[in-house]
Amino acid sequence: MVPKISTLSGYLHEYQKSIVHPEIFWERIAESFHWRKPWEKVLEWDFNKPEVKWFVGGKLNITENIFERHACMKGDTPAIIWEPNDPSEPHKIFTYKQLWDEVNKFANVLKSLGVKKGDRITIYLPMIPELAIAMLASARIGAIHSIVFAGFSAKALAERNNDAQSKILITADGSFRGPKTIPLKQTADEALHMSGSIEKVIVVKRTGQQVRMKEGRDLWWHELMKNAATECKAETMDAEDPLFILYTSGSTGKPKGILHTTGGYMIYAAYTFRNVFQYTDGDIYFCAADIGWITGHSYIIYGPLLEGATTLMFEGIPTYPKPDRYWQIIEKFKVNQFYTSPTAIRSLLAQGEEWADKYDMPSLKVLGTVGEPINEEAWHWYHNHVGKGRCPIVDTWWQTETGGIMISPLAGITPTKPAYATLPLPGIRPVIMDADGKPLKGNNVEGSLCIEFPWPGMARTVWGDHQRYKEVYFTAYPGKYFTGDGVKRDEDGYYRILGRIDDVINVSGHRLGTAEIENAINEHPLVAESAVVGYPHPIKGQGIYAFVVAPARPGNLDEELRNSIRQGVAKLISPIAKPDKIQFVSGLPKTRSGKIMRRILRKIVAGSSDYGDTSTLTNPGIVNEIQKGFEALKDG
Ligand code: 7RM
Repeated sequence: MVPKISTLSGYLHEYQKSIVHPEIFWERIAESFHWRKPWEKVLEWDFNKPEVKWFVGGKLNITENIFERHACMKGDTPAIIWEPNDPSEPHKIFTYKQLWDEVNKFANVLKSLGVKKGDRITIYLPMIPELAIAMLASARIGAIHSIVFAGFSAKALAERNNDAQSKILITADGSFRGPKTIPLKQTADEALHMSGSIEKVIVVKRTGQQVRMKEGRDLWWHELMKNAATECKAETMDAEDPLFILYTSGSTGKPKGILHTTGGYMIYAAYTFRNVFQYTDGDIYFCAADIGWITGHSYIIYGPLLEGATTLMFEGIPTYPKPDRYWQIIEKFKVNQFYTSPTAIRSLLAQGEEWADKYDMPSLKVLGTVGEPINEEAWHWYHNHVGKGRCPIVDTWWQTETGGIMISPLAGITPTKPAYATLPLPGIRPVIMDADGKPLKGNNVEGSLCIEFPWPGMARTVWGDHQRYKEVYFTAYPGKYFTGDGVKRDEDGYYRILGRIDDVINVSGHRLGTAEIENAINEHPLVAESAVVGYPHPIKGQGIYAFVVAPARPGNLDEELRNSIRQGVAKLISPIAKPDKIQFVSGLPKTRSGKIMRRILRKIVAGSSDYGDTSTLTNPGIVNEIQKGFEALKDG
């Protein structure tokens, strides 16, 4: 087990040590794990190149650190509790020993299909146990998993298959989501027409619906598993060998394949899990995210399982069959730590207090949030109605790229403040930069959030495009990692995350690039061009507002066109990327070099009329027109 901090002075002491002697600090954490060969050097780094290597020369396997390491003490402890979408279907429990057997079996299946160390495997599954088994089996044999959230479209799936050049796709016949049954295999089939590298498709039977199985390519999971052996020796991995790719949106271009490696990610996920949630052996921990996002990777699977914890995996949605499903699950399994997004909290708050008030939830000790800024109202509701005023809230700030939590209270240790992520974890050195690229010293400052020293969990590159990794994260402030977020440090030295300052919008805690959505809108035959910005939304945090130029559209069919644009975006990206509002405009505010001035559009949708300097626009008159149209749409 990793060292656990238990007091505020302990935190301050560890933080100090981690800054003065980072290598000694992280080495001590790494020593809690099983290494097949020890490292020769703790850290090699250069943020200008950029290049970061942790535990150079060390050899290990992350699944050996989950299964072999815990076999003796935790073999019969529940590793995963799986709760299905439909509460009348029985839940499932996998002990560490049982999960190990399943992982080994599937690892052998993958090997029998010719999968080798370094090969990429795309996993496109709903929240069923096979998703956890597939990812761990991939890690067992040294393959690189690329998990694609099951809500993504065929086009988005194909793009990811192609970028990673995946050999294998793992999917299901269908998925259950609240009252709906979703034909996942059908979407996968559509993607497969455009995914040349995929050789075999493994299909889990979940819904039992009719699917097309292509002879020689598509194989049933249960048939492959029937005779698979339960022994599979873990592949020896270098500390810097890739563990997984996870695609995430940025301000420009297509989603980037963020690459995480083995040794550093392992120790960072485990250390942050144990300390932030103050997990104690025997606790039941429930993170309500989807494994298709980084939160699920690090804090449903890797972090908890590395620490021998019991992690609860939920297939469904918070409002099915009733808006008390989370509270019901918490009481049913006596959950001790609960981790979700501010959007989920706001949407449950909007359903009325009585749903949470009916449940005492005496088992709860810690509440967590992640993915977006939490507003004070939601924070207090969570604290009072879910935590009954007795559970600390950990507001955890981090990113796909950071691999694990970076700025957060330690539960019950760090004094909290609503809407503040509070203080950096040991080993994390945040700096706030001003508009001129100078670090802002002292308290009561606001600027761009950068990190000035490497940490073990950080992404090492963008898959297949190291140049892009450099441009996006290490160019704006040379020698520093740039997060894309704005931040404030208050009079107590506490950090408050203010949200993205680039062209990324955060809708219900999901990251979307405005360029990505614009490209999808522009595919519509009646659209000439478009500009997308985020606007404050009471539940989702940010909503998607699209300004669309469609000069040749039929005069009285605006609502129909809006729907057809939305359908197009759902098809090209995902239903989560559908614009909430679409305003037709005759043109967009542009600079002489042809760039859209999104700054002005952002002001308009935020209800401000302080546009700043508009003199560089080629068409300044358009601002007034757009402003009037905005008011009309709001009132109409
Ligand atoms: C874990 C995750 C990352 C972006 C990040 C922020 C925002 C995340 C918080 C937050 C305010 C928080 N990964 N964000 N956590 N903003 N307070 N506690 O969400 O890659 O999908 O998104 O999410 O803008 O840059 S992510």
